[in-house]
Amino acid sequence: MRIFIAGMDGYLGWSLAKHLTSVGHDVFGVDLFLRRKWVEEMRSVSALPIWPIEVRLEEARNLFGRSLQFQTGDLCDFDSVERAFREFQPEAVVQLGECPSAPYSMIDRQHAVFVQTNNVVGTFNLLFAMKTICPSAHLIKLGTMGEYGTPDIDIPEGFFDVEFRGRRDRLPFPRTAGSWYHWSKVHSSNNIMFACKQYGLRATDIMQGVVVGSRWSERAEDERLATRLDFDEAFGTIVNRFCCQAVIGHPLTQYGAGKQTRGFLALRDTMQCLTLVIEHPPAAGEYRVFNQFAEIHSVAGLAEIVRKASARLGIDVAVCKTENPRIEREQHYYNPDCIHLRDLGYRPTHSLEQEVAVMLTDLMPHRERIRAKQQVLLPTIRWGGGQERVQVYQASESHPPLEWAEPQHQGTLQESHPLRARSTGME
Ligand code: NAD
Ligand code: USQ
Repeated sequence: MRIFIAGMDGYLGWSLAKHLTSVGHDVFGVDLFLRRKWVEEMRSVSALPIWPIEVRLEEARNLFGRSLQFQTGDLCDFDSVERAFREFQPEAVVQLGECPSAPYSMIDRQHAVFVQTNNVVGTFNLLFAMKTICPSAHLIKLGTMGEYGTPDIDIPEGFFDVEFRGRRDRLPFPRTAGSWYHWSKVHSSNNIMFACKQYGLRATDIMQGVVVGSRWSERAEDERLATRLDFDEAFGTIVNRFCCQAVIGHPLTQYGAGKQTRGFLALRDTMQCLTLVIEHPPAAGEYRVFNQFAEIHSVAGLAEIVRKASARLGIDVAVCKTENPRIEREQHYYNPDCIHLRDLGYRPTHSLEQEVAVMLTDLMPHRERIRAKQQVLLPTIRWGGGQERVQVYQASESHPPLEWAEPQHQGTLQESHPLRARSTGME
């Protein structure tokens, strides 16, 4: 199948490009290297060194014996999306090319506007390019479980049956997202649902949980093929961040009560899910929603999993409770469905515990790289506004007090406009 990947240089995009190529699909990717710039803006680096795209592509060709096609391009530039579609004529379009960070979107007005504009406009352009050039292609859009928020009732997959004043209908389940980033995903979900109805496009909107891990496949690979793995407060997701903290002996940063609960799945199983979705398209005009996660955990539960896995490797790590920089429910009901993917054959292959053990091992050789940037481990972005490092309420007495540098000033969009900047050097 000819598969277009928007955001191919990212954490999931680069993993998916390799995975799909390895199982015989033709891949064409686009990226503007914004993620590299955003992490730079956070004064951080990927814990696993990542290589310039030219090196990545060359190594992939050596490994798979065939080329992955790639173009540098901005999804917000319709002409460049249209050109790429005309050249490649995709049968499936995977939209991973968005800014994925909730904290980044909460820095200030400029970051909020940037994230929403980038995410909503990029997806719009893909929809209109599909309508004009490949109307029977399948759009696979990465949404997020966070679109639903944390309602006090069970969460179905996209739609629910509702009775109101004696009449019944099947309607989109209410979205109560918790950041400007998460709302950008809701806006695109609505746009995609409408485009399917209006233009007969077909789409799967994936409400994905938090992805965990450093590996896309079972086999070890050349380090030049590694995907990125971040640990700063904006682009490091909780488990990946906890593992980076653990390998340098930094206390695991549990925000607030630690009872915040989310769905998680291994990077390797994300590849399995996305491949199943791509290979089983919906009918023309159908908009379907799949929830995608394997396990549900609380923040405190995750900290305990990482602490125990670290202990097995001889690393003694504490859990510290910090002030919560986010505005979120710290204790709540959480019971989402995940049925559609299992009906297609999805079976989780790696538990979170196993994935954490592998990730810790992969990160060990890069401890100095993480230690050199450890000032990014304590959060400063206040979701209510402003930037100030959080208070640490409780760290184990058997561990030394935390040492950190003064809060870092994040760049503004005028200083380092990520939408226009490009970086392909080794990072
Ligand atoms: P990522 O930042 O690593 O990947 C996104 C890629 O898209 C980056 O390489 C970035 O440079 C590129 N991009 C962004 N805007 C672009 C534009 N206008 N033009 C061209 N390229 C652009 O993020 P990720 O973790 O790989 O996430 C991929 C998608 O999955 C995102 O939409 C994210 O919201 C969603 N998601 C991720 C997770 C997770 O845990 N990683 C969980 C749920 C949902
Ligand atoms: N948290 C901590 N300590 C940390 C980091 C996070 O306690 O050091 C807490 C947060 O307060 C939050 C939870 O862990 O309650 C999850 O935070 P996260 O940064 O891992 O996840 P989130 O901001 O929700 O975003 C991530 C991805 C995003 C994706 C989303 C899926 O960055 O792209 O959409 O996970 S979901 O969470 O299901 O919405």
